[in-house]
Amino acid sequence: MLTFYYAKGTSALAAHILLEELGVTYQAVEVALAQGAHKQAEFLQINPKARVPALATSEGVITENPAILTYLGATHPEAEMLPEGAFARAEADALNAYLCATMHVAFAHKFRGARWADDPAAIEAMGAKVAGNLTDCAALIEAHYLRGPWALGDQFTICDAYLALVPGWLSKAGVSLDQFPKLAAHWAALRARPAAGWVIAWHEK
Ligand SMILES: N[C@@H](CCC(=O)N[C@@H](CS)C(=O)NCC(=O)O)C(=O)O
Repeated sequence: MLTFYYAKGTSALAAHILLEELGVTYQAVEVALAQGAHKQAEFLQINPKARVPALATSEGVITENPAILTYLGATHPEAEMLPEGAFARAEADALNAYLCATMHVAFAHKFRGARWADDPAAIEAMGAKVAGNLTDCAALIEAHYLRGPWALGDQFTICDAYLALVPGWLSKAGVSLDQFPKLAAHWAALRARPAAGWVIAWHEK
């Protein structure tokens, strides 16, 4: 049995969507970030990085959204959500790496500037860059990654679950999704899927 460590309104949404899309049996454990539960010894044994999501499997704990999504896709090949073939797989890895290492980090400068600076003025200056940087990221995805109806074409893949984070990042940074028609259509299509739509609505509660 898998155990999924998550918090509502966080990037754990991506892995949560894939768990439900795949119909996986798992136990969900909410980690109270506001109370600092992720920094307590009990959770640090699960993820020493003090972050969600984390997925405990029979072989050990997996952290990082791209790794969790890949694991879930690989362990459910019948769903065909992890692209096969070296090039297709690398394309999926490239999009997921961009979301993890560039766009999510750009968004983190909005609320987590203290990770990078102590000077309040520097933190404020970094925060002021967030909307512009996220606009650039969204424009890049809009121009190069959304083949339609799903990110990589006809097949819903692990990337589509990860892309579910983009509208929330934009909204929290005050960037309108309306200026990105493909991303907006992707968001509407995601919400229309029974499993993904249910998870998104549940995280919004
Ligand atoms: N690269 C990680 C990022 C995980 C991450 O930053 N999670 C945030 C929530 S979105 C978190 O746990 N933050 C707690 C903190 O910064 O104290 C991933 O993709 O899983």
